Amino acid sequence: MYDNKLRIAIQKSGRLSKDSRKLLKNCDIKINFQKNKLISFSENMPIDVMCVRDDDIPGLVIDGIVDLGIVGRNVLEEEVLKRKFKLEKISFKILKHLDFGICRLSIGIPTEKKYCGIKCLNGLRIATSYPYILRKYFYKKNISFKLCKLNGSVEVAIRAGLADAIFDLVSTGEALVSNGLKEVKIIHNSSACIISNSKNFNLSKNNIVKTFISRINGVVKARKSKYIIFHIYSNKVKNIFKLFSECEKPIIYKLLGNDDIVSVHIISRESIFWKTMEKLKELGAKSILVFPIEKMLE
Ligand code: PRT
Ligand code: ZN
Repeated sequence: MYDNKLRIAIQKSGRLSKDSRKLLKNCDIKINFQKNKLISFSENMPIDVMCVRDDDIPGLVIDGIVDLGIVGRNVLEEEVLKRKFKLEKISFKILKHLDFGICRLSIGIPTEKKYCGIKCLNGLRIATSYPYILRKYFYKKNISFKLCKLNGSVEVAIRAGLADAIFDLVSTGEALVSNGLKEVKIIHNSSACIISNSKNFNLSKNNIVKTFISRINGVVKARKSKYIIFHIYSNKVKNIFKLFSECEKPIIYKLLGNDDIVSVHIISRESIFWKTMEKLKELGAKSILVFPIEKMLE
């Protein structure tokens, strides 16, 4: 029975948990999440969801305890490097890069300190929760450093006298600034991804994975796409096509009782910014509406 059910590990609570749950929901995988339960079951698909700490997700997938995991590439890379360092066998695949959990691993130093390139960090003590990623980068650059391994509160390490620099996750950069630090070097870009154990799944699991990934593709594509409607004089329609580099052929409707004006419907694969709408207006479009698209199956 268990072998025919797909097990997916997601973060229990933290920055990825809301988006991971939303992704499952948008794929119409209904999970009855229960507080403090390790495993929750899907009501409508043969899927179980394991809610765990994000740091455990790569290991659970690599060790084959779960089939899929949703995790940040930063955590994945750190676990992979750790296992490689211990000469352990690793097998996993990234099935899909996701559009949430976007951040970077960067070096931060006190704002008042001068930064004159990565070499000026030589010999410093650096606080981080990601020693293996840091070590790999510094080794490549032939720079030595002293490690201060912390599992949290990395950004206060310098003020606490524990380190000269930090290597930590950054998204807006506010945490760095509020701790009197500046970002001087991005070393690793990250976002969430779906990983699988690269073992071959049996046929029924394989079908569930295929359906899941195809639905995710639809959700991600839909999220980026917009449905645009506007009115325009029919002799001006051609002018607006060059605005949309990647879009479906537009649908053009005649307006009742008006032969000169048409209604144009376009699915745009790109985000529509105010600038695009203002340009549309300049080119003669009126009554411009932009709608989000929920799902898309191609
Ligand atoms: O309890 P558990 O171990 O599961 O969670 P956790 O506390 O280890 O991780 P969590 O929930 O903080 O982050 C989970 C994942 O979200 C990370 O591994 C990244 O992949 C991703 N992510 C995206 C981030 C951020 N953005 C982020 N900003 N993780 C952490 N941060 C931290 C950052 O280090 C800083 O301290 O958030 C703080 C604010 O960031 P700024 O730059 O926006 O000010
Ligand atoms: Zn964690």
